Parts: sequence; structure tokens; C-alpha cells
Amino acid sequence: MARDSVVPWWRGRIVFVGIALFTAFALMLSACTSGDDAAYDAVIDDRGFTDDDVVAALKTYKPSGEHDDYVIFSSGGHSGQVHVIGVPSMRLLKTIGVFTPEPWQGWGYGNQTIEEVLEAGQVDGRDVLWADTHHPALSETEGDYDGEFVFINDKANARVAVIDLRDFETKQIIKNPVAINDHGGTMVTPNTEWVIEGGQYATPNGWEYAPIEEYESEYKGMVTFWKFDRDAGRIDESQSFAMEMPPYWQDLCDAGKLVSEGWVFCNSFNTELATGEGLDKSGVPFEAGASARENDYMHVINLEAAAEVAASGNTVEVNGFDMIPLQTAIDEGLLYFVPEPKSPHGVDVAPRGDYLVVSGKLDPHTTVYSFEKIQQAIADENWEPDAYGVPVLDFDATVEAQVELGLGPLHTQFDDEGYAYTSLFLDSAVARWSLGPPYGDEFKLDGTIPVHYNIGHLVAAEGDTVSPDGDWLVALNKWSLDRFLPPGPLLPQNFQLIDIAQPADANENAGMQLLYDMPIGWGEPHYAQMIKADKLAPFEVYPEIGWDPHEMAVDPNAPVSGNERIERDGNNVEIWMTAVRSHYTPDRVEILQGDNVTWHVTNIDTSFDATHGFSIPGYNINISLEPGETATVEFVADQSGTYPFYCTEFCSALHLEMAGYFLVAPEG
Ligand code: CUK
Ligand code: CUA
Repeated sequence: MARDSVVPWWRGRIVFVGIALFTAFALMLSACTSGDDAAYDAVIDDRGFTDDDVVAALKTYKPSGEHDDYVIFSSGGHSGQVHVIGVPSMRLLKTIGVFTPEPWQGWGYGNQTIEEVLEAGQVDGRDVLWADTHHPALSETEGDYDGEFVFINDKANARVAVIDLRDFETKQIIKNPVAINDHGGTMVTPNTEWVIEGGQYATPNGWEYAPIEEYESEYKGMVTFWKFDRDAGRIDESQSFAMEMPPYWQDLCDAGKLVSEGWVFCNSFNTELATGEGLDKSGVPFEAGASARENDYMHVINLEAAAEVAASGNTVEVNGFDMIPLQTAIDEGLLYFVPEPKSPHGVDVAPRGDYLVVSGKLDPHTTVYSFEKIQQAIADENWEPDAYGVPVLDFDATVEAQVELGLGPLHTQFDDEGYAYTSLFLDSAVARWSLGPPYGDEFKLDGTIPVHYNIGHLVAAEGDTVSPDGDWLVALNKWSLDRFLPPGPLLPQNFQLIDIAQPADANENAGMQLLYDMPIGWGEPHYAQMIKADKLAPFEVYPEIGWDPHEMAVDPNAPVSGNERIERDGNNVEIWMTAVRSHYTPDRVEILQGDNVTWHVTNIDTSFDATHGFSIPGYNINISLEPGETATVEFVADQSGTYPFYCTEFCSALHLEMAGYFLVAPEG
């Protein structure tokens, strides 16, 4: 793949590093002290760097003005946001406002279209302005990231968001009508027809009340398939559906690709149907009860067939949303189970779609299933039904290999050299292991590298695609302990950049080298995806003045230069205002207490990076206007007073003068 066809940039860099080091040491040895070399040596000396440190620094350093080669989209955990990070420099580029208000982007402070996006995420009519984002998914075309959209789930409230990568802005938040929490989302099918959202903690459908004693019969699991309309840039709820599952705790999903395209795989746990110990301690605590059995079940779903069943109307409605009942899924051959050892966490589909990798948190092995063998077991009806009648395929008939990796294996990524990488939570390490044919000769562990500490997910460059790039891996570590200056007792997480470009025999860590620690000081990220930077082509400025980013079109009602005005109709006041370096027109707005205010603002600047803000103190209004953007704010001026409004972006030498007065005269 990439490495065979082109000479990657790092080759030259490694040669350069090698030459630089060789030169440095040769010069040291000969005690040569020409000016530049002496400066170079002095820095290394002064800072007490080892050879490895110098190599690591040279591999990650980006001189001012040089851009990164890859971009990570990371979940923001319970910050509710998505973080954008450059690789290999590990510089934070942006934190995208998603489920949680974000002041810099004016996300959730009066901009009417943004308020509508956030309101769509209400649960039972209540604003929920935080989220626990777990798994971002980049949109794909033919199984490769295409750089157009990112999707992200909210585990806490079972919501899914759509981010458009033309402007890195959230365009849609959708509440799952069937479930109150999720986990196995978001994952996309190879052409992004479907965005997958699997459930987690079972509840009755629609999170209605049912006594916990009725867990077995009344509680349900689910997987939801959201239909994505790429042209509209939105999920189409009317074409989407859920599939009812037994009340096992569905965990993580992955979409099939190439040979397995059209199928979806989700792991699960708590097939024990544990319901907790209760205050009277009559039951079994969850962590013991939900990990008692040797096996849980990987869910194998025929999505292509399920979509036909849903389209034919063979569904029930839950809160107005189409759901395929469990019995229908069984009768129509949409759902099979495969035993997975010891509290599994996650299922990852290999680049060719042929193998499914599942690791049990309490099993030192990772288990590799063959999609072909699963299909054969289905054809042979080589199964026993579970308690709900779902066919459980024979374990031995579906397994390709088991590889002993270490303690607490969790998630797996792939590269272009036939290696797989699995996080070892309990060992605080990354295992590098080889895939068998057709990727390599045999399934075997090549070695591990320690990480710091308690790694959850890991992400490799284009690591979920049909053509991973290799080269870079980032370990998403939960604890950082001694790695950074402690900012109080709540510590950042640690993203560690690892070079995986060398073959496994290159050093004692199976060829891997730890390069850089990046503290993550916002929420707890779970998963991330890494895309080649040149696949992203965001707008530099909006295409036309008066652009409505939500509609991705010019707002016909946008204020433009020359038509600025204030109109009154009864107690409705409408303002059309423009912003340009360094002036608002109009810069005085005088109204009456109790007026309903509709305030449109357009940034008529069209230069790269010429963003203006617009904030009104006291009224909790703060919007961001990127070049060309128009926005509308609506509020009732219920408080009289004198309110200086101003621009929050330091946009010019006369930025402080970019201000105005909003005067609300008292009633009567
Ligand atoms: S989960 Cu958190 S480390 Cu939500 Cu993918 Cu495994
Ligand atoms: Cu516009 Cu400061």
C-alpha cells in the first residue's frame, strides 16, 4: 500500500535524523566546536537528552508555519465536544462545540440556528447541555475516509451528532427515541449510507418504567441504524430504524467492509442478565454478576436484509420510531450470536473485512473470527438458540485464531504491513501482533511497548479503513500520574504518540518508539480517528457574503452592505446589521423594554481569518461570525438598561473601537 507505492516523507526524515545524530556525535568525538554544532550540542547537553529523546523530538517537531501530516478527531468524553489535533506535532487545533455550549465558536449563546441544533438534543423536553462523547466516525467512500463529515455519539443520553468538515461545525443532533443511553456508536458503513448506534445499559423500549424484577422480559437492548443523506448533510430519521435485542448490554460495533460489507458486528456483555445487588444485598453486584459467564455474545447483524425488512414496514413503533422486534429479527435471519470469551470490549474489522477481532477484558487472548467461517456456520445451521431464541453459532466453527497478548486487552487497530495493535489496559502497554494469511505468515505476538498509563483506545493513521497508512499510532491513556505537573487532584489524560514505521525486529519494543506525551485537559476522550491531512478541504472563508452555515447557502434575508436598517412593527423590532473591520452598522440600537428583538448580523469581511464576534452583556448573547457568515439572534428585551455591545475577536488595530450601544428604555 502507501509504503510500496510512494516513498513516504518520514523516510527522508529518518535519514536526516540519522545523519544529524551521526554528525553530532562525530563532531562531539572530534571535539570540534564550530558555532552551530556547539549550539546544538549545548542544547542536548543542557537538557540532558538521550539519543532517543533527540530522535523523538526531531520526528515530532514542526517548525513554525509547517502543517501537520495527519489530523486526529477525538471524542471529548464528558466535555461533550470533539477535539481536533495535528499529528505528529500533537498540537490542538480546535475543540468543536457539539453537545455542550462553546463560547469561542458562539456555540449555544443566542445564535438561533445553533440553538435549534442544541434543542433537537433535548430529552423529554429538557435541555441536556453536556454529553459523554465516545466514538467519532469519519465519513467513508468505498471504505476510505473521505474527509467530508464526522459523526459522534453521546453515551449518556443516546444522541448522535453530525459535524460538517467544510466548516468543522455541528449541523445536527438527533435524540434516539428508543433508548436513553448508547455506546456502540458511531460507526459508519463503507459508503456512509448508515451511521450505527448500538445501545448499552438495557431499559424497557423508550426507557419506560418497568420494575427491575421484570428485567428478563421487559428490558431490551437495541442497535439503531441511522440513514445518512450525504447531499443534505443530515441523518434522515424517517428512513432510519432500530433493531430490538435481548437485554444484553450491547457494547461496541463495527461495520463490515469489502467481503463483509452489508453486515454489522457488535460485542456485548452482561449476558448474565445481572440486575445488581440492591441495598438489601440480596443480589450480586454488577461487576461480579455481569462478568460471571465464560462467554458473552458477539452480535452478527445482516444490515442489508434488515434494511429491507424495515422498508417493508415489518416493524413496530417506539416513540414514533420504527423498530424491528426481536422475534422478527430471528425469523428473518437478521441476527446471530457468536460466543466471545470473558467480558469482551469492542470488535474491530480487519482492513479486508475478512477477520473480526474481539478481546476479552479478563482474557489475555485476543480472538480472531473469520467472516467466511461465520457465514459457513450460518449456512450449516451450526447453532444452538439462546434463552431468547437467537441462534448462537458454534465457537470453534467460527474462530480463526487466538493470540495471547497480555493483560486486559481492549481495542485493536491495523496498519498497512499486516500488523495489528491492541491496547492492554491492565499491562499499560500496546501489543503489536501479526495477522495470518493473507496479511502475513502467521498470527503471532511480536512484542509490546509500555504506555503511561491505563490505555483505553488507540488510533492508527487511517486505522479503520480498507487501506490503513501505518506510520503513527496514538495511545489514549486514562491516567497520567507522574507524566505532567499535577494541576490539582484532577489530572489530564495522556495521548502518547508512537512511531510504528519500523518493522517489529527494529528494537526491543517490537519496533515501536514512544515519541511524545500530550496532556488532555478536557473530559475523558475514548476513541479517535486519524485522517490524512490532505483529505480535508475546509472553507477558508464562507463562499458568499450572507452565508448561513446551517443551510450551507446564502440567507436571502442576510444584512449586506448598504441595506442595514432597524424596523419596528408594533413591539417587534428587527435589526439588520453588518460587521466589518472595525465597525458595526448600525452602532447604536435604541428600543423599548419588552420589545421582541430579532437581530441579524453579517460579517461582510472576506479575508482569511477575519472573524468578528458580537456580544451583548447581561443578555447572555455571544456569537461568532466567520468571514461571510450571517447569524440571527432572537430575544425579548425584558430588562431596561444601557448595554455596550462589542466584538470579541481582536480583529484589527481599532478592534477596541468595534463596539456600539444597545439602549433599552424603561417601560412607560
Ligand atoms: S470505550 Cu472507553 S476505552 Cu466507549 Cu470505546 Cu473502550
Ligand atoms: Cu471585530 Cu474585533
